[in-house]
Amino acid sequence: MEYIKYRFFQKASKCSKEFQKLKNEYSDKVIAQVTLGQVLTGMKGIPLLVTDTSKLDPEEGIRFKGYSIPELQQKLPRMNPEGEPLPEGLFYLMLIGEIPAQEDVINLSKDFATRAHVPQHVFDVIDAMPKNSRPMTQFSAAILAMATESIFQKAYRAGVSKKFYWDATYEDVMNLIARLPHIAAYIYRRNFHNDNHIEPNPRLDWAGNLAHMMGFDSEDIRRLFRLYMVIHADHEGGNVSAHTAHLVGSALSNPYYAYAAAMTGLAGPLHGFANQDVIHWMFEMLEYLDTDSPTDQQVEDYCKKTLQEGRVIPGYGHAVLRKTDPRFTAQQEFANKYIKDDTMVNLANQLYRIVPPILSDIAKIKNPWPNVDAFSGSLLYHYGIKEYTFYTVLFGVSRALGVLASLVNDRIYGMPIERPTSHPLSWFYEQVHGEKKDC
Ligand code: HAX
Repeated sequence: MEYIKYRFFQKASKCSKEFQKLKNEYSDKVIAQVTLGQVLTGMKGIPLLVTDTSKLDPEEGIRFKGYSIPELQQKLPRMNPEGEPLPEGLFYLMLIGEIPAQEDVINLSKDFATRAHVPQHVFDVIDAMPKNSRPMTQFSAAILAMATESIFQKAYRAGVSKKFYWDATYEDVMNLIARLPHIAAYIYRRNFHNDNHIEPNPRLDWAGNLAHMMGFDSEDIRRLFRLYMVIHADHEGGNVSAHTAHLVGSALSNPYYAYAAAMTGLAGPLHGFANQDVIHWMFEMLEYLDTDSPTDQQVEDYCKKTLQEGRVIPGYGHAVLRKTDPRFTAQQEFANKYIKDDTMVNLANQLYRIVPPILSDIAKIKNPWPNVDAFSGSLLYHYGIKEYTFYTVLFGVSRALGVLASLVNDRIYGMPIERPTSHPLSWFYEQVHGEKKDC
């Protein structure tokens, strides 16, 4: 068994025994109560999922295996001392629970490179779609098309024992992650560069290779991509993409199916599509105001106009967070360090001053602060990735690291099929009023 897989097996099989013990011996233990409000507002705050890769604190933000983003920026291996951490290192951390050594990360990069071959039929499926299909549609379809390669599916059909499901899942997960940069870059070059494709460079790291195949070879962009791929990778288990991958995977659907389903969830405006919505809305604003440097008053009036039209201010608010998202802060700090006087970066900073007080005045909004999507588009746009309909694909490539690490965990823990109970609305009415009422 190769080293990383062996380390994962060693660590995770201990946790798997704990999982089984808790399940078998303490199933009756009451751990939470559920209010009607929680059910009717998207199951917020109910501790329903086991996710080991990361944990989200409403006030502090995300921690990956206990490490905050600034800590990861210090501790995870990098290509060079000035650069950002390599996403391979974060994947190792989420999978194995330890900060990897430089050598581990280099080995993981090499392992991804050897697994990166994408079968031709996947590109053919992409090419069969009209160019005006959204990049996320092409991306999700390509992932589904690649399920032909699923080792788990073949092992299952061959009658493999449950005990080894995790092994075949691990192989699928590694292959899938390794191939995503080529698929994403292929869609980008197809849609925005006349099908002028660029071959992978196996000597580059995973994120650097993605930038390379998209046509960007500067160290600046590689640095940004490494940061981007780290901060978007995981946000505990309840967000739509992570929860979807877990739910679909719980039916023993193969990792390609589970991840493709997660991507169709990420494509929604209240989730990953928000990263395109933000930049679209910022451009709408500049066009409406007919200026590249609006005054604070103009920006404030435009935000209020957006709200009066019954729209949300994209990039602001969060289902769990109650403070500025540290993923926003990491990107803002990156911009402060490397970018001087850029229209969209300036506007993102200006919005950060203006939007929270406006949203704070609206009682129903629980979090007036920016989330990860409020800054990411401005950075990508600055470095020349201007085709913002593609931005959610980049988010999706990164999100694979977290949701697929979790899926291997799900398999080694032997997690059962997910099947909560549902009731008609009349049942909930009866719980409150003691009598039924049909709607
Ligand atoms: N602008 C206007 N209204 C907002 C708002 C915003 N930025 N954020 C929340 N609200 C509204 C909600 O639409 C909701 O209104 P209704 O009751 O009329 O439906 C009300 O305030 C209460 O919402 P909440 O409890 O504060 O937040 P939710 O958990 O329901 O929703 C969202 C969280 C992130 C979906 C929400 O804040 C939103 O729509 N934000 C803008 C879109 C966005 O940035 N999405 C990306 C989130 C991060 C992410 O997943 N990235 O991938």
